[in-house]
Amino acid sequence: TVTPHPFVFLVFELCLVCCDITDGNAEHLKREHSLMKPYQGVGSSPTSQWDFSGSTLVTSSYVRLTPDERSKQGSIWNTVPCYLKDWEMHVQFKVHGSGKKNLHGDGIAIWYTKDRLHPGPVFGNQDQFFGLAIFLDTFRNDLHGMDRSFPYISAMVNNGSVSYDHGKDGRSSELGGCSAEIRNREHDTYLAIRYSKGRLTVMVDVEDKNEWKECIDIGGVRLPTGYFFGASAATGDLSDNHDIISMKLYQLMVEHTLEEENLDWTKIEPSVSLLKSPKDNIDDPTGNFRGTPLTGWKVFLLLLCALLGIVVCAVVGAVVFQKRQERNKRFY
Ligand SMILES: [Ca+2]
Repeated sequence: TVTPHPFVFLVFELCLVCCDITDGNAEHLKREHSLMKPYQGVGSSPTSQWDFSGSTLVTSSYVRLTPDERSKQGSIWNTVPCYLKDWEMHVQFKVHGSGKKNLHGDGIAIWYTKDRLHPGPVFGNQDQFFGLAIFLDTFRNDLHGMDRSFPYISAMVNNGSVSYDHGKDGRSSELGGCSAEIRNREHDTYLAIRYSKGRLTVMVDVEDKNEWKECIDIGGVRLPTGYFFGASAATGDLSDNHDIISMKLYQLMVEHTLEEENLDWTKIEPSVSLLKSPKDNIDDPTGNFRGTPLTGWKVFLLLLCALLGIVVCAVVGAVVFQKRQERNKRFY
């Protein structure tokens, strides 16, 4: 018999992963949660599905959250809460400016949160938010974090209790991330965020190859329904044009158990089953993480405990033996 080369399986698996992402299937596009050219009616009428604030400027071909000027903040928010359980958001964006290498900032954040239109210090939005944030951080604040290159894309889930640490580029609260050259590209740049059955996947398409590259993939993420999609950006001493070209939301057709269907999904508190560096763990299909193998010092401690146990047993045994001997002696 002929055994297929392992490479065949690899290709097959890659196909499964890639084909799985929705390929702009218009049938499942949700217009009420999508922002598309020429942005008719954005912000101007009471029935509008998107509002904006701060430095945001809406033209017929892009939504500029901030211009390439210092100390600007802008955002754009969907006015319709999203009740889909499984979704995928495709964002076309453009970050560009006259700043040379490392002299530009701060970046864009894409939000799925309880609150909307609350300007603040986290890429132009409020801190201690409820929900999900994907940061496209173009400026390195943490000079100790030289193990990663910028721009850096990361994800954060918050239940309102955690502050985003700008000085550390959000490292302490990030669930995963990747570096991506997203600035001053001649071609179109895209980001995809998928949330389905507790799994959060972020993909980027910034190399003009028309294919998604995985950036973040973690399980055990819990997000409620009824939150709002939005995007915000900020500049500080350094700046960039932060443009959103489109945000397209697709409904994913996923089966849920009757038990899951009967839950009130609006009551779910945003959480992640394992906050501590999920990147170091391999997750399994149930959305849980496998335990990490025992590290050297843990093995040492275990051996020490075992040794102490043996010593204690030996001493107690010897004492008991001696007492018995003494007692026995009295009978003779
Ligand atoms: Ca930063």
